[in-house]
Amino acid sequence: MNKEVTIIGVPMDFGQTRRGVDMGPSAIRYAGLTDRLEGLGYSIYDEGDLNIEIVNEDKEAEEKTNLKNLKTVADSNEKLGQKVDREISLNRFPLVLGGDHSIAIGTLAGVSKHYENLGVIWYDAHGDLNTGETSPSGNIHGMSLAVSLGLGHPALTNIGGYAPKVKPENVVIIGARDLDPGEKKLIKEIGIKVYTMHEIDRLGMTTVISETIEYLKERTDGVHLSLDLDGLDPNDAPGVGTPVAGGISYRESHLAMEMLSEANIITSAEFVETNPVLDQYNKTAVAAVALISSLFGDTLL
Ligand code: B3U
Ligand code: MN
Ligand code: MN
Repeated sequence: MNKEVTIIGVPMDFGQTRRGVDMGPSAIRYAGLTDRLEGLGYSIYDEGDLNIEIVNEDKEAEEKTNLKNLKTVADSNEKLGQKVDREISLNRFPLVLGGDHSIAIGTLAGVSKHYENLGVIWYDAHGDLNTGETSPSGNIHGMSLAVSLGLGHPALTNIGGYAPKVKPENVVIIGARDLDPGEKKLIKEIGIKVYTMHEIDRLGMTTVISETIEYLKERTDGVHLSLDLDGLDPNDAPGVGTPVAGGISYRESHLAMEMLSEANIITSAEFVETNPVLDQYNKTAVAAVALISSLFGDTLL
């Protein structure tokens, strides 16, 4: 793993409707992220938080397109993409802290131009594969993977000046258990590899991650990990806006991070949806820090 790491906080909460997720980066820093990574021998450049500027929204267009806070989300992601792009050009590993999952649009805009064939692991209870047409909520955090595949509103898909950011065959979703009808249809149509909770229970996390590593190693030249804390079971990560029962355990998630670390395939990462207002004693941020440490090579012995 690259020994120089840039931390970028993104206090974004406009991709959904529950306030407080903008405090996620603070909660994760408070849980001791920098110390943990420095203890593992990394040089940490904490760039602080991206400035989220609230843009005057066109409410009429919002209703027509079913995209809430489109301008604010689009502008912030444009900025985030530029920031991530710069850090990779400086040869540093971008570690992005959310904020809601709409920020994956910007992260991937910055990351993907550095790879011919970027792979993406989407660790999430949800598919985030809606468009304005299929979304039940109009929340852009439920659309960010679709946008990165080039599907959805051009103001989002064209961020960074190019589309798509990732090809469907280079995506692996892990932990899905709450997919909307339009998302299920899309997965079948474009052939994304998905390990739902059914496969995780049936095969075990060891097999799921081994297969994922093998699959992505064959076809990609870099892998971005987009980890939504709601992929974990709400007992282990209660501080999220849309908890879904029956999720991936803390232990399975650790195993996943340790195996990804061993395989040395992850070239950028983001940890999103930590909402300290909904949390129990910062448990979710503490879990995020523990998982990040494992991803960066921390071992039990
Ligand atoms: N699929 C639903 C719910 C949702 C998506 N992502 C989260 N929740 N975190 C939607 O609104 O698109
Ligand atoms: Mn998500
Ligand atoms: Mn989710």
